[in-house]
Amino acid sequence: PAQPRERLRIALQKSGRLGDPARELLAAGGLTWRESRDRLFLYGESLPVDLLLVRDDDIPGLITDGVCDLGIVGRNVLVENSLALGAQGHRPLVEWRQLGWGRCSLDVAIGEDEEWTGPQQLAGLRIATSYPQILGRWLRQEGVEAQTVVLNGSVEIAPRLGQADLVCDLVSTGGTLRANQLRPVTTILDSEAVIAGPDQRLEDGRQEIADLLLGRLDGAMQLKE
Ligand code: PRT
Ligand code: ZN
Repeated sequence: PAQPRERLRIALQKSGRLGDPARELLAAGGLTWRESRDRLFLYGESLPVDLLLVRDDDIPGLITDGVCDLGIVGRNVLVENSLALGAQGHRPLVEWRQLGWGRCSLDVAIGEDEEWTGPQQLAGLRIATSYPQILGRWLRQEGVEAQTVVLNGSVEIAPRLGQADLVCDLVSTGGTLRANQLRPVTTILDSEAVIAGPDQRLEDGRQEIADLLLGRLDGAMQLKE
């Protein structure tokens, strides 16, 4: 069993799209902190809440392992990792709050000149994605057998390189798809930033700290509306 920990620990994206808005939200909720020398850890001063700054992909695993209690992460990353962790027998992670920013969608996109008749036309094709779990779940739901080509970046250029026939990737404005002569045809997940956590209450008094902090964050979010 993990050793008792009386301070709440929240994982945030170190840089990237969600790091700054996550820190802004916590600051708006009244949290103040000082930085560790290596800038990977922020020690909360106004509340017993510490922040760990990491790659977003590591956030679900840190919660599952009990290293962090909560995390601020995109639903796309949460669902992708939860499906993989669930397959390994871990308890599910759930959304404690929806934050309403960092919105994007995980879309299937085909060549801009191709006709779209529905998921069945994907049978036997190669789909490039960084989200094999979410794509695999959707393909099973649709009863389509296709091949998934897992790429961790530059998914949009895979069709031009001949690595795949189409893609399944995150879209916000659609500019990246258009620049690669692709068009979105169906959304398989709507995403936004969320506060992710375990599906049960925290221990050692950390649930009370979380309730206090979340109440303040709710207040800050209402003021912004
Ligand atoms: O370094 P680290 O691993 O932490 O960061 P990362 O590079 O994996 O993630 P990052 O910072 O790029 O994105 C973090 C989260 O922001 C994602 O997991 C999503 O939840 C959310 N988000 C919102 C997006 C986008 N919008 C988005 N547009 N993530 C990525 N994109 C990509 C998109 O795939 C495309 O390639 O940005 C590009 C531009 O999109 P368009 O449609 O506007 O052209
Ligand atoms: Zn990442």
